[in-house]
Amino acid sequence: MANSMYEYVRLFEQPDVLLPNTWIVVRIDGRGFHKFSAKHEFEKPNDRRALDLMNAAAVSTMTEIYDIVLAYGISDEYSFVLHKNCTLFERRSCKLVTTIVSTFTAYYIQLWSTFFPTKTLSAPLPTFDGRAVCYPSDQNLRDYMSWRQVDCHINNLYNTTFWALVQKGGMSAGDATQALSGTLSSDKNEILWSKYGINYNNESEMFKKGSILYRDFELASESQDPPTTEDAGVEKPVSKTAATRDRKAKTKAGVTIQYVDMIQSLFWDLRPWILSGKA
Ligand code: DGT
Ligand code: MG
Ligand code: MG
Ligand code: MG
Ligand code: MG
Repeated sequence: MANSMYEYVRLFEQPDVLLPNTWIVVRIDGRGFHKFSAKHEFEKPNDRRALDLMNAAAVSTMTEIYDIVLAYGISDEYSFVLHKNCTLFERRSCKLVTTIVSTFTAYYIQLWSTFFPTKTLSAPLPTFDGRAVCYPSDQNLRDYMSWRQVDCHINNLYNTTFWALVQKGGMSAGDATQALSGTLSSDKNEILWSKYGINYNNESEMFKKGSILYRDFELASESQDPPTTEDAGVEKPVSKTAATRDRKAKTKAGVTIQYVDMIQSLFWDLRPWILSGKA
């Protein structure tokens, strides 16, 4: 019903379009996972099943939302990267964030029993918050990813040492916290090695580096070439056929999970399609 007397209420809706030509990162984070992980008896400090479940939900999210070109997961959080030239939902922040959060949450719940076959998912059910942040330059985006990966490393080294002191050393949580207060990375490595014979370097790459998801065009059997969008600029719409071709190539390429360093240039140099927008 056009132009009813109630139509004016639309004026209260505020625009929330994200800055054009910037990388969009939607970071989601589990709500109250301190409690959730305890209630569902996640192993400490890292529960492989829980992280595999996070990754599976993220792969499904990325498979469904083609505009996500890269994702990075640690602990109960995931960062989803949309390319600078993304025009999904006209770049409306709320639409992007809520769609990604609800898609991820739906898959997390659906896939739960695959990863925890003997543990019933109980209330309060897992939920996630989310936010979108724009990064203007490729370097800003790389620095964002480096920031998360450094966080992963710092937290994992701390947690690995903390739980070694508690589980292997029989310390109370309070004493372990005290013992680690003011220590440097080298001190924690030394505690792990000298007291428990643990070489931190040999810990799982997934725990040390976090999980990186992207579409691997090298692995795509039929289509070796990344799809082109003819340098689609912000203002230049991609033709329908090009968009369909893109979509097909992306579906075919599939999402791969890697546990590698993203801080050095090598990761980006070996996978130029991620930053170039040909993926
Ligand atoms: P929030 O995000 O403010 O609602 O609160 P939390 O409790 O989710 O806190 P956050 O996100 O800072 O920290 C994540 C929590 O999830 C942290 O307490 C450890 C827990 N967690 C995540 N992954 C694992 C895991 O693999 N094993 C165990 N035991 N706990 C985990
Ligand atoms: Mg939080
Ligand atoms: Mg959380
Ligand atoms: Mg968190
Ligand atoms: Mg609708």
